[in-house]
Amino acid sequence: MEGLVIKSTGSRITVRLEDGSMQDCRLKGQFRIKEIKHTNPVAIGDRVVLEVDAQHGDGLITKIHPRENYIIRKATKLSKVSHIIAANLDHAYLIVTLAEPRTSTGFIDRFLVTAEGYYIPASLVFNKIDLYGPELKGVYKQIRGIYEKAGYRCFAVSALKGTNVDQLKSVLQGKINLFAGHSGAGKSALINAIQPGLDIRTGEISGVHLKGMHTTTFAEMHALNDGGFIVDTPGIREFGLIHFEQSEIHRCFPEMERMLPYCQYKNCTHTHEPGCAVKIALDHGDVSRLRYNSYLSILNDS
Ligand SMILES: Nc1nc2c(ncn2[C@@H]2O[C@H](COP(=O)(O)OP(=O)(O)OP(=O)(O)O)[C@@H](O)[C@H]2O)c(=O)[nH]1
Ligand SMILES: [Mg+2]
Ligand SMILES: [Zn+2]
Repeated sequence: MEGLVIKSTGSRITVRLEDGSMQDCRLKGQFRIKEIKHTNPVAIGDRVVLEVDAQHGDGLITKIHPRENYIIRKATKLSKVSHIIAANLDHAYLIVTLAEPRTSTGFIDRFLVTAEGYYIPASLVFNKIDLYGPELKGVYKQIRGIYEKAGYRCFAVSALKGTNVDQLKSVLQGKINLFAGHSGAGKSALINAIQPGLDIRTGEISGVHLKGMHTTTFAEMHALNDGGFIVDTPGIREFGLIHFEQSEIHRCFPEMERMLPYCQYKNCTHTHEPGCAVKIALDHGDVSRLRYNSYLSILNDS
């Protein structure tokens, strides 16, 4: 039998079978040893082969099909083991909030670099636009402009009021989509707005810092009525970047990558080299200073 892993909480794995029914499964012992570098040998989005015990109804996963892609997160910046957030993704969406809680451009850039690094197309979803007063509207316009110029599609929605939710919903159809972002950004609320009836638990925004309460504790894939899936994930504080080669990092900033052919040196790192097209574009405002600073900071860390 074939299935799709939609939830995995340690030893308990939920697999969606081809007829849409759910099957509780365990993993055959051998997998635990093979993939020691990840804390989870089976990930959400994995396509698996399973056997179901006719008598007890227990499922046993016997094979994990090769992953087309996956997105990883490290427990901490220094930790050696990493956790696969989800596999076989068609698209990753970062749910961004400018208030309650605030998402920084540095965080957005690290998310985008991670997605680019794993060859997963990414977009930004500005949520809670119902909270935008004149000042936040200005900030929003500026930030959205930066990312659209870099080549990323942006959406502006309110999960609370339902604003523009249909527009977002239409691009999710038929695909496996990941929703990521800080705790309290409204990932779960937005999925509820996209598909009423799922009744995913959402949390309060609390304290002076107006942060989320880490309401979603395990990632879970939700099937959409019109086809496709959304993976709801627990809020992340930081995107601990997986080690990328320095030369890979400019590939992860598409607006800089597009300029490389115009740099004097074909291996230009856009830092100290003469005749650098990115530096010229920076001076003309064609490449964003914020994005360039993120690039330097990520280059420094790797
Ligand atoms: N004003 C406003 N509040 C919203 C909106 N979307 C979500 N919220 C509120 O934000 C809070 C957090 O929403 P959640 O959906 O639990 O956030 P989350 O991103 O899933 O958070 P974690 O599961 O902790 O990672 C809830 O109180 C929601 O009602 C919105 O568009 N506008
Ligand atoms: Mg949640
Ligand atoms: Zn250059």
